Amino acid sequence: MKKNIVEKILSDHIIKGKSGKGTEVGIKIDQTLTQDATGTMAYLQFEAMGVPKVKTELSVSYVDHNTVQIGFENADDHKYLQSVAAKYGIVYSRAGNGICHQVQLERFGKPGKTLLGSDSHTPTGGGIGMMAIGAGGLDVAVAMAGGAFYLTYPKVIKINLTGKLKPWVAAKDVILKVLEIFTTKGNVGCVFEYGGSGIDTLSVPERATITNMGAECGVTTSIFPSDKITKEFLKAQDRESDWVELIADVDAEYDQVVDINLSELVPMAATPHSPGNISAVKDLGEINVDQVCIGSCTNSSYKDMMSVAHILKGQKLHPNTSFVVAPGSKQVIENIIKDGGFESIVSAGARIAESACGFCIGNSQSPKTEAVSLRTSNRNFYGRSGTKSANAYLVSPETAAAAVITGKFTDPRDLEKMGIEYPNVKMPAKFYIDDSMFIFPEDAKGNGEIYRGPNIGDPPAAEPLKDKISGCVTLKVEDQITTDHIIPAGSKMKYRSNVPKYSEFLFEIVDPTFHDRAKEIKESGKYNIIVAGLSYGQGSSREHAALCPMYMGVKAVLAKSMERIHNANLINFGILPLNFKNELDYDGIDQADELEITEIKETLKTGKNLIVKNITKGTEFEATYDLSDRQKEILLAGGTLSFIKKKNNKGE
Ligand code: MIC
Ligand code: SF4
Repeated sequence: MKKNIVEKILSDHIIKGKSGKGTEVGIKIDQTLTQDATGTMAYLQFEAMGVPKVKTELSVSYVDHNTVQIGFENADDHKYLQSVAAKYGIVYSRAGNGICHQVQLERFGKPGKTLLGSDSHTPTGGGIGMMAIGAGGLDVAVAMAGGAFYLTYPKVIKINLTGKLKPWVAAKDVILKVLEIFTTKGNVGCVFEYGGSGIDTLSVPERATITNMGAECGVTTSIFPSDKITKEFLKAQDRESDWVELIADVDAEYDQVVDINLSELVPMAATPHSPGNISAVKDLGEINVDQVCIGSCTNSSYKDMMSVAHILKGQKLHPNTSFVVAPGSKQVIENIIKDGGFESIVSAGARIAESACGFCIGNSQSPKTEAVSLRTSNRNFYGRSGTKSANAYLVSPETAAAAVITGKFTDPRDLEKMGIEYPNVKMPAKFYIDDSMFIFPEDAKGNGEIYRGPNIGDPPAAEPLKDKISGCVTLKVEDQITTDHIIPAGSKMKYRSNVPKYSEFLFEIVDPTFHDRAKEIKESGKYNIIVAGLSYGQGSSREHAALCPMYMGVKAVLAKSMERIHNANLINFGILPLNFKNELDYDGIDQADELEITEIKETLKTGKNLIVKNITKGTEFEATYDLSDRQKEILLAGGTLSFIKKKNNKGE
């Protein structure tokens, strides 16, 4: 049978279930990555599994999110992560070494392998031909312990690229075009596989920009073939032996094929407050720009930085604009210093931030009130920058650099009129490489003891699912509620290891009274229930968006539709993810309504729809669910950790 790339990797990795669209399969995970903000909880859960060493080919623990270190919390977490890595055979990437996805691509990514990361932008690895998937920390912990990762066998959508990007049009514009076509909703259970003659014109970092932001479409992952361009990149990273060819068979079949002619693309922007609101830069008109932020896992590679450096050479920052640059890794910094780019960026007036997530997650560089902020990152959700009234736009490094000079939204093609030439940056044949900021397990000086500062608390346990849920609609929200709405990151992210404290900020952006109401309902002996619109739980993989609600007594989420990672996280923490059979029933529920769901166990067994009674309104309606038998068992056990313990006790 002719296979596409996704089918090739999956058939090599399926260890549970049988391939077949829409069915649940378990795959073997070759590599894992965690970052610090999701990592502490992932490793606390891994510890609870009682496995002496990780069972993957490679597991890496990065510190890149919580690097601000105001107060002891972040430093405590870093030390905890370092000691866990030393004990369990995990590579530790110290703060300062760079953003997980950029560094993984540089130093560890291998074509044809599977990578599971506790971060939604793990698909960046698809740029190098990996099947790289984002998941909640608990799923990553299970994979480190040697367990399968479960996913719905995906539909594969081929994105057929032809032509070649024109000068000043970038990889970011390609993925913004993809977002314009597919939007941020309705792509759950799909994978984007890139192909066509146009891919021969895209370097690995450009491909990685494209696969990185596939996460915003809600697909399981995105992947490029592994070809001679991949080989050149690995050679430049001194890793040629990691290369294998991976291309789709001629006549491989796809569920859908979408053509994009690269030659026809123009500079694009995602306008506030969604990566799916796409416009051509030209159509945005004159908008003054208060802040420009260049960096993040989407656009912080050598090529991105050198393009910005060439554009800014001899230029100065516009007086009304603030400008920050965060190169993606220590390797990027060292290489752009060597090749003269760093000097041009600093000389233009950039504030150099450390190689970390920083501005992207709103834990530094929050813009001024009502600012227009141009960012090369991947998310512009409401409030994510740390300034609620700010308007963040997502653009390419070229468009961002143009605004640095002019102080307003500028199509970068117009720079030529100002005598600035297109920076046709070539990839180096060989990068300068220094791996000294990794601590490899064989070099770790740990004594097997785990460091636990006061910021580290045990993850709370969920309670088993009862036959009846009597609850109150604590919150009713609209469509496209992101995990940033559910539980903010930014300045609150330092409480990731302290669930009771972090839970105080649940839904803070939507309704700051949520926490107190939920507490009251929980203390009254009732459950909390969330009612939501379409595409609930978009965005991040943060399991705290399920873990903290679980801690506050949320037992069911009733939505018009839900995103993949969040749905899996809810199940992992014993929260029932339900959908309206008839979306109009959403309109018949109000906040504070009392709901009752009965005969849950028997109904789940038969697969029939659950009946939800609205006691307040005296009405009832049907709720559907999409749960495999394994997921039903997890819910009944009260979450994945309890499920694993139960199986271990039975010796399964
Ligand atoms: C994000 O971009 O939202 C984050 C912060 O990287 C998250 C992970 C987290 O919340 O820790 C993600 O994308 O998964
Ligand atoms: Fe970090 Fe931003 Fe990338 Fe998330 S999207 S991993 S916060 S750089």
